[in-house]
Amino acid sequence: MRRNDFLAEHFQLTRRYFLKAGIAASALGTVRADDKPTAPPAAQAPDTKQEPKPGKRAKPEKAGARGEPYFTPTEDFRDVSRGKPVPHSLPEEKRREVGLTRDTWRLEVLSDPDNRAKLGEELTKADGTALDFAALLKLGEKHAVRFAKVMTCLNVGCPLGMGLWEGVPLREVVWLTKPRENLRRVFYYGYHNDDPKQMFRSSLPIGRVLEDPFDLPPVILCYKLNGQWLDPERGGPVRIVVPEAYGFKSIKWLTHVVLTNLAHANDTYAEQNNDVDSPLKTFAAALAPPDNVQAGKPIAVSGYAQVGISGLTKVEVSIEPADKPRPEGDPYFLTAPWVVAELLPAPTNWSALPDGKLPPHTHGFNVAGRPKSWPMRLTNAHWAAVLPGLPAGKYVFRCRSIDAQGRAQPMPRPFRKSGHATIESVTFTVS
Ligand SMILES: Nc1nc2c(c(=O)[nH]1)N[C@H]1C(S)=C(S)[C@@H](COP(=O)(O)O)O[C@H]1N2
Ligand SMILES: [Mo]
Repeated sequence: MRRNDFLAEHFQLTRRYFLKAGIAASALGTVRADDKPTAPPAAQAPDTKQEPKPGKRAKPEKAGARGEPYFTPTEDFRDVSRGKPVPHSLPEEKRREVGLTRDTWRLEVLSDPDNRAKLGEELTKADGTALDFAALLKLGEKHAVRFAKVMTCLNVGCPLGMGLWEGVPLREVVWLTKPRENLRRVFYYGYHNDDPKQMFRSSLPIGRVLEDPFDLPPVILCYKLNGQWLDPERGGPVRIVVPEAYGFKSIKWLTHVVLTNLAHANDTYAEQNNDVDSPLKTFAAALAPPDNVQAGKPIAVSGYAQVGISGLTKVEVSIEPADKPRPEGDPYFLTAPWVVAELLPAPTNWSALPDGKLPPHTHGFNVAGRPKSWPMRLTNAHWAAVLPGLPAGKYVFRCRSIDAQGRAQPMPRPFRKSGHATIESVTFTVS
């Protein structure tokens, strides 16, 4: 599966829509190329200083084109991992030595010495009770779950990749310690080159681990992505995946789970002014904004939306003249001439998965491998629209999402350090 498959899939979906709308394929705008994203407006530029030195494929630009199919092939995920060196770059021999291969992995599950949780037992390397990969898979025989989730960095506009994540609910491992009292939160971290300064830690309330609110999948110890063993770059052999959270909650190269009576979050990510309790937001982004538009000709546009915790009912698009000043006191473009775009149906072939099929018993999908509802929370959806022709001139195109409560982007949480939700604006010329 190559990058262009995502766009191929996107345009397969949009083609039917555009043909129905009477738009010839030749009239459609050009695709915004993955390596040529439109320059982000200053207010929308990701705060790259907040992210660690990006890995080789990291492209921390704003929301924009991703050259991938619906599920992102593992090798096409973007990487923003920290570490000197990043753990997945260690030679195999070193990874074996530090427990970063399936046959050497050991997970310690401990009570926090500073804020004791009362446990029946701890799982430690010292007394040989640490959990190994075989024991994790054994738990998986009974408890394994899989779900679709888009991995998005709170500080990068554009998702890093869409995955089908598989693993064992973290609560199954918590129960192995026979907890009794004084257990309020869980924190966890991964291999960090044995350097305390490099530790990347995240945390959750115990309630979220033990129970799944509404229709959310559980927090898991993940060992498979898109039907294959989780590879070193994605955090293998085992990482945490928190379905509704931004990427920093999903700790890679997991080595330690600590049960604690601490009453508050102690995430490493909090150190950089990030809102560490912010669930994934809903937003719309353009893949094919207006481009090469001829005067009087209909304007075809399309893109995707990240469906966050607040759901998605609509994507809307608008075009305004670029040189006309906008009304004062309307920072969220509420007065723009919004029109509803079409939300496109779910793909029928899930390329990047073995045989293009959803495996049975995937959270949110029925026995036939079709989504139970669409658009689906915590994943991407596609949209398209055809707008009436315009006289020659300079214009601004915008797109926004409307969530399940009817709130327009960037609401309900417009703050940048809670995750990207800025309304995308693209200037274009009609000639
Ligand atoms: N151990 C560890 N886990 C980590 C990180 C890290 O630097 N070290 N980065 C986090 C951040 S900030 C993000 S956005 C996600 C990215 O996940 P991905 O690399 O699989 O796309 O991993 C998270 N897990
Ligand atoms: Mo991140």
